[in-house]
Amino acid sequence: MEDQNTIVHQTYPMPASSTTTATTTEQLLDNGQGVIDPEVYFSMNKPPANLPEFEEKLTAFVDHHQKLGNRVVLITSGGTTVPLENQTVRFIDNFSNGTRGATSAEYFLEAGYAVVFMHRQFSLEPYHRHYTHNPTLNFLDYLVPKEDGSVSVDPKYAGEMNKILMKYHQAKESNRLLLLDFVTLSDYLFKLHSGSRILARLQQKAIYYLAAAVSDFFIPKQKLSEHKIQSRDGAMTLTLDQVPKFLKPLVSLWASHGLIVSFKLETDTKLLVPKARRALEQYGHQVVIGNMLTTRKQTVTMIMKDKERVLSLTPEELHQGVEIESKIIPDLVHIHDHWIETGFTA
Ligand code: 9Z3
Repeated sequence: MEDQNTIVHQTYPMPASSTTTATTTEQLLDNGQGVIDPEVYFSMNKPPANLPEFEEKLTAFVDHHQKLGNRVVLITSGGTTVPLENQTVRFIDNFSNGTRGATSAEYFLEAGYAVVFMHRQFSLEPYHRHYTHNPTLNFLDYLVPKEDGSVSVDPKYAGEMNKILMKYHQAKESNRLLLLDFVTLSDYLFKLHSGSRILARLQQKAIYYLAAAVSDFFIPKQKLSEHKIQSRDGAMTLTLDQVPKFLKPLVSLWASHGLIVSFKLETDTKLLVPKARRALEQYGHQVVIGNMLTTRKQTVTMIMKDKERVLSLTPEELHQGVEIESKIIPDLVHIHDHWIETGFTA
């Protein structure tokens, strides 16, 4: 079986712009930690075909809101895929329905922010989420066909739908919601890299709210099988490389004045706060929101340099359908106010 050492000594082709034709991975590793440097990653991988369109839309949106003096939040949401084949039939996925991101987007819009919603294609979207991913009711069940050939909303649901539709139209008409998508890890990394640098011109007025579930492991392009892996060869053994630590340059280079909020997801309670604190120390950003897989919809821990606080829903609030994001976002807006005024977190 190929182990991690074999990978570390593997020879990678260098990007076309390089003067050398090949180098060993050791030369590309970040501080000898066995993780490839993000800039090297970008130079060795092809950007997504729709990156120019992504940049054009985002630049126009950011320019518009910069002129108006608005605050803008970049929300990443949903899971990234890691393809196992170049012509991809199979891939590894990361857990996330996109509920956290889509719900948070609505509360940021309510707080007056313009929202760039960078999400996994077909995962939950703000406002639509109430109708597209309802486990008990399909979208067509909200509608009633009429004799005259038109369609109306079932009166049972019309009141609630009207409220959501009003908010959705308000966001659209004021051009405060930009939907952009990604699918693969590579797609995500290129778009985060480019997107955060476009938002950087907003300086302190930008929030980077990184709720997407991003894979920690991937198969470098050079090691990907071109065609579908055949089952006739028997059991398959996968060796995955570590994903570059992109939070480091995001904090220090790409988005250095913005308020950066990352999420830490754990399944073992004991690890949550220590690992969130370690991330904060390692990357030097402002807020880590810790959440447990099973309780993520009712409790989170807001972790900052010298302080932390738990935000929770009471059993009664849970019963009434109150969403934890209705507590997270006002808390972050308060932190952001302070960040803009003083350069410190509140
Ligand atoms: C989160 O922790 C999100 O809150 C969830 C939301 C993915 C749990 P849903 O979309 O779930 O509502 O179904 N996101 C970050 C997950 C992540 O990959 N974090 C990395 C880590 O924990 C750091 S970037 O190490």
